Amino acid sequence: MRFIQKLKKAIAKNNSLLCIGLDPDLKKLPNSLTKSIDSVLEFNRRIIEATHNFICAYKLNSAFYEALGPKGFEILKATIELIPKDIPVILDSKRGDIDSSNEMYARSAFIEFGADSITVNPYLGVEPLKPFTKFRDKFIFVLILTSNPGAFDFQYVKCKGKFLFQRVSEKFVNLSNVGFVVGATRGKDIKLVREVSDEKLFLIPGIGAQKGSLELALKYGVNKDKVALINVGRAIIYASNSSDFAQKAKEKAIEFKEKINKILAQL
Ligand code: OMP
Repeated sequence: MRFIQKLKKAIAKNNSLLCIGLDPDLKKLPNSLTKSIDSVLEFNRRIIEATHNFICAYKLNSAFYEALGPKGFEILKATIELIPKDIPVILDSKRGDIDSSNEMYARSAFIEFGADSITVNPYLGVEPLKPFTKFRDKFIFVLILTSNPGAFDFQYVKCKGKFLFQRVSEKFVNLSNVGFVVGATRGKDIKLVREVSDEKLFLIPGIGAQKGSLELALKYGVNKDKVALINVGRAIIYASNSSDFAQKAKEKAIEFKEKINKILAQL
């Protein structure tokens, strides 16, 4: 099934725009689990079981798996396989290279790991990203305006009267199966990206640990169908450090889902 259809179904089924970031860090695993690589899969399994009815997607940042060495790749694949088939999986690996290398990155994400979507870096241009977009059932999220302070180094550089991030978004606006990553911490600047298209799907990280504004993220981030993906990682998966971590993650997920829906109802 196409990513967008799968996402729409998951949003409708769970009445949620929440995407949980499954970014497991060995040092932060709850005390009830041993701080060993094998516990990571158990941690993910418990979080998925507890939260999958309250979210519309999971985003897995590949760095957290690659950092575990060869076993991390197995855990990444096993985690994707644990996610119910009706919930879309975004592999956040921020890929982007020349086209022949992107062919391999796309194969890895979509065929070997079975992800429905991937995050990509636009720095090498639009054309080299074709190996990703040619997978018509899949979806790519292009980094446009990031949540970190480093966003100001390049993304806000003025380029022919506009910010570079606006110019980058304009380049991708007419491509299908392409959405934008826009950081919640960018507040009202999200509007500048939304002005480029009222249809594009935004993936919005930066809520919770990075303290982005959920209100502004939704106000400026949703498209004309009132849809955006709100990603929350640490603020949910590390809600508790004890044996009740999955239950607490579930409670946090419900809290975020309800907050999102309350704000949406007022838009
Ligand atoms: P938390 O801060 O724990 O909610 O996690 C945020 C997640 O979103 C991490 O996986 C980041 O790598 C990712 N992210 C950002 O935080 N900022 C961005 O601008 C873009 C991303 C991303 O592409 O997902």
